[in-house]
Amino acid sequence: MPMIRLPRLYAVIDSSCFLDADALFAAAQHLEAGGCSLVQYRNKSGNARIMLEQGQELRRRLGRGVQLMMNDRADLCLAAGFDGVHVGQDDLSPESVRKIVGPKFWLGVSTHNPAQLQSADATSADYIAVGPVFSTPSKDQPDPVVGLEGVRRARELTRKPLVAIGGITRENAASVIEAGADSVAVISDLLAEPRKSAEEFFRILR
Ligand code: 3NM
Repeated sequence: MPMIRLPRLYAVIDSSCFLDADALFAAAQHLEAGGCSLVQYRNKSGNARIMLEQGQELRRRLGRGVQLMMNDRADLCLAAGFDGVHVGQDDLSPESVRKIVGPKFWLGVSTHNPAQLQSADATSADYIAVGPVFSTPSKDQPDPVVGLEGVRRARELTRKPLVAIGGITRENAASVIEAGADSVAVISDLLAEPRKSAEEFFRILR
């Protein structure tokens, strides 16, 4: 498979950050207006019905120029008309997701240390995420912070596109790209003003 090309900013929309579904959809549309072309829908509630409904609505509202990634769930990716799946270490393995979605969908894997990264590198994953780079308010029981050094190390261990995640802001994003990441995945620093923040990330990371 040819390598995918990641945009510099990978927006992650976490349902727990929004008061209601309308606020979530509005944020997604503002991110699109700000230039985001890669958006992950993350909902850790475990309510598959809501995930499907919200996923379908995101697909309806966003143009085809936005690549939509479903967190954790290959079945909901297919059912909601998404473009890919992002799995963590406790979800289905990358190879089992690949069996479900086939060769054309994007597949990403979260890793938190060099051993996990090397395992992910040996799979058909299209990109590998590494984190948390900095401390993060957005994840329950995050793994230990890997720092910019962890990003540099990750860069040495894989030729796959590398996404950095965890505590990344407009302030520190350039340092993360300099350390070798191809893209930064962000939750918090897009929340207050999604469109403006996204535009600023793209300006900073040009
Ligand atoms: N995964 P923020 S850190 C969802 O280390 C997630 O794999 C992480 O949110 C990992 O941009 C993280 O607000 C939270 O720090 C990212």
